[in-house]
Amino acid sequence: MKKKMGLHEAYSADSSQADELVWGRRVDPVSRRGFIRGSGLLAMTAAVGASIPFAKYMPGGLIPAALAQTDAPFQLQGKDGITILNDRPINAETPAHLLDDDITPASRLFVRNNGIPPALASINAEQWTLAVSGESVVDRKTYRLSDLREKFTQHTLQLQIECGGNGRSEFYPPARGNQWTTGAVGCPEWTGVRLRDVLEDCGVKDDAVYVAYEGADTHLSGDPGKRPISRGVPLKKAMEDESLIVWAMNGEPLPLLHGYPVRMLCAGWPASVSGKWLNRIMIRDRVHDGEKMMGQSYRVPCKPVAPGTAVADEDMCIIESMPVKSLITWPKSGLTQPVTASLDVRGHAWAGDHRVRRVFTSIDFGATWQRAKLRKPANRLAWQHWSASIEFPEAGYYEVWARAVDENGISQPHVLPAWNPRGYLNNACHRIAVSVTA
Ligand SMILES: Nc1nc2c(c(=O)[nH]1)N[C@H]1C(S)=C(S)[C@@H](COP(=O)(O)O)O[C@H]1N2
Ligand SMILES: [Mo]
Repeated sequence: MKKKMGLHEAYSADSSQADELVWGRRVDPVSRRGFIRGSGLLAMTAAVGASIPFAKYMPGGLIPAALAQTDAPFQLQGKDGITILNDRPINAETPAHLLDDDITPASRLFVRNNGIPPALASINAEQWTLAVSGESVVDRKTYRLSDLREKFTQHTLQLQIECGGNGRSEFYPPARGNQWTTGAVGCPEWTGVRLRDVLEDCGVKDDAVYVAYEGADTHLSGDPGKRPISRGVPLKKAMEDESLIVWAMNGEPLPLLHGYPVRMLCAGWPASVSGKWLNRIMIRDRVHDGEKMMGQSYRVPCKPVAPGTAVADEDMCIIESMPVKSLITWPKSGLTQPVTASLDVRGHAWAGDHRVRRVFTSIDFGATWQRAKLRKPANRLAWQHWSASIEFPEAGYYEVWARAVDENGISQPHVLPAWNPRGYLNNACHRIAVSVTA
């Protein structure tokens, strides 16, 4: 009992994370790696109920065995079956078979936070303001949510977002950061107004280069002068028909974790350009230099390098459109199947700014490929659904692989693509295991 008290006290130091209504129930808060890393020795000794004489030798992030053994799962409010990778900041991905819906429900959309979201209690959606500023704005303006709704034409689009680091876990040498497997992607339906309409309402000067965001989340350090992330897109991408400022997802107000009450949405690029809890847009006269724009963040070597190479910042280029990729969302990997029956498989495919032209499946480790049925996207920058019916020649172990090719003829690679220091852009073929019985 005493242990638990200590923990809850430690948590309440961080009030937004203590808010059970927002974050869901911390069934066993002590077993979370992020808590321990974020809280330091004091909270940890409180958690185990004793001092830790050899604390200086404890590996960072180690979950004390005394706590690790009581591991009821950590849950996130409104999420269903998703895998938590970190809880400070919250990062969670969706297993492939739970991404089967054509339109990703809120309960199955991955979460990628770089800092601490604003507390729900601190947000009054109707009073929320979005300011437009920057060197290249003609008239600085501030909008309330009601202004956005009333002043501009509303659009509803299905738009795909994928974290730039999706697939990072497969790179070797490993890259630091969240070890995403395949689940940092989703394609909900979003409602809002065009970013372009708002930018044009303020006026865009001829020297405008980039459109950047700031959000209301706070830095993990607690330093109010630091932003957890502030990224953006070149003006051309910002002015596209599908670049939106949204307040609804799948017909409901944005969930807090996905940016309530307003976020930016520029699909097909690393989702880090789609700012959540959006309270400022800046029309910049230069490439935006906010947090996580510079150095090695969301950048890859401008020229390919051998795995493990250290690359100087000036040789790293900003990631723009994401590469072609697909997922097998049904069936779940590891099924057993009689040789007499065919197997229906299906999934989604997407290709950054581009259309997917074809999807193929293989049951012989990529030696031969069969063309799958591929549907058109609901609209530009939505993922596309594919399906195939597969026959197996005899009993044994098989893998079903899926491979998409974009409209420019560029294919997913069978194996890991170019290694890069931060482990971005892994678009290798997805595969599932199938055991076929006689
Ligand atoms: N304000 C703010 N916006 C943000 C982030 C953030 O931490 N803070 N994370 C970015 C990153 S890296 C990703 S991948 C997406 C994740 O969006 P989601 O959590 O709604 O899936 O939001 C982006 N927008
Ligand atoms: Mo991301």
